[in-house]
Amino acid sequence: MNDYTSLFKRATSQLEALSKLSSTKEESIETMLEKNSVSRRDFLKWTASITAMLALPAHFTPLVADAVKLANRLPVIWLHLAECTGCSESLIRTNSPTIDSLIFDYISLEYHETLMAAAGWQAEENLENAIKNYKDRYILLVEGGVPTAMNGQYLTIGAHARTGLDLLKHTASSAAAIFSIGTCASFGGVQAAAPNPTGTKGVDKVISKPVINVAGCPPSEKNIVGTLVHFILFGTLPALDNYNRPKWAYANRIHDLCERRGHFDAGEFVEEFGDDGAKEGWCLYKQGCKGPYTFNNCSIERFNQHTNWPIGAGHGCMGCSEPDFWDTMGPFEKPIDDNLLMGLNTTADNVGTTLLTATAIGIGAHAVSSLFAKKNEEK
Ligand code: FSX
Ligand code: SF4
Ligand code: F3S
Repeated sequence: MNDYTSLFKRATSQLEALSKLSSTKEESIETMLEKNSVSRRDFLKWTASITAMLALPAHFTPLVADAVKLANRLPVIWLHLAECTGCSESLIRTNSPTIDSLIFDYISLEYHETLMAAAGWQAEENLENAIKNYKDRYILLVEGGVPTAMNGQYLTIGAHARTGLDLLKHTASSAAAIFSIGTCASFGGVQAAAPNPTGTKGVDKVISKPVINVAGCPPSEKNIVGTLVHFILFGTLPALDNYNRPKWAYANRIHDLCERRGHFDAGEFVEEFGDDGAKEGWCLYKQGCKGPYTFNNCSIERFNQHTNWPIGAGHGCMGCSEPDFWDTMGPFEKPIDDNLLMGLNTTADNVGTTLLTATAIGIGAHAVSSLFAKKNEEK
């Protein structure tokens, strides 16, 4: 209780300080939501769900609502480095605006290469102005890995052909907080897959400041917005796991919160895509599901306005929230070496009744990644 009392006080004074800063939007979030047919009741329901997602007790809900109302006080710069823009798409590509995407419209987004109207010289000028005007106040969101080989020359951006590496270092130096949005920014992603000719790395490997990794290829809109709301609320880093991912989103294994888990435990597996087991929604382990080695909240928060998630749609998890998943989780439609995983002569046929239970894999997951990393190095 004491912990929550001091947390509550901290959030209250943080929000009070923010409310004294001038607003960058003429419209309040309430008006904006109303114009988009989002009722006050929907907004309150949404704030309650975000409060629960952030693992905060229900009495924080009004503070979460206030944090959202003050979201426009914190300037945001969003950089695009080596990636596919799927992270931005995850947030904005909805057929009707969700509260999450509306909040993204409401924040003070000073620079975002795919969304802003400016181009060329003017875009560069906007970025420099934002860095200067909001020095040490802005949040930097980075999407994409950082090519570092040949001094970053594999990625140049804008009229001055500045390297992504240089742009990142420059922008990060005056940022109040840095979030890596997506697996590319967090760990390098597909660009960093072996043999990684561009020397792509995650942001935290080239920046000496703390970086929060919002992993996933792409991460859900909820995990992106939740990270922002958490920072607005407390102004500090959330509790992080070993890979600097917020624990409120990445503490649980996909496998432990999976709707197909009962079938796994019962030994009921899809033997072939499209078979009767697939129609019945049985476990996808034998079709290469990497849910047992992956940490994220996808089954709870889902994607595309909460409609579905990979396993719900009938494909196994690819492990997209884990470091080096392109190298360590493949082949994506085959189980990875069971013997190596379990240290036993165990196959997918009897995994449900053997050591592939919660704790065995829970301990094994990260160890397995490093085992595979070693395997790759030895090649
Ligand atoms: Fe793409 Fe983002 Fe994957 Fe990477 O998402 S969805 S390749 S995490 O940086 O654009
Ligand atoms: Fe779900 Fe995959 Fe685990 Fe099966 S192996 S229960 S599909 S996470
Ligand atoms: Fe990625 Fe697996 Fe979730 S592939 S989106 S971590 S279900």
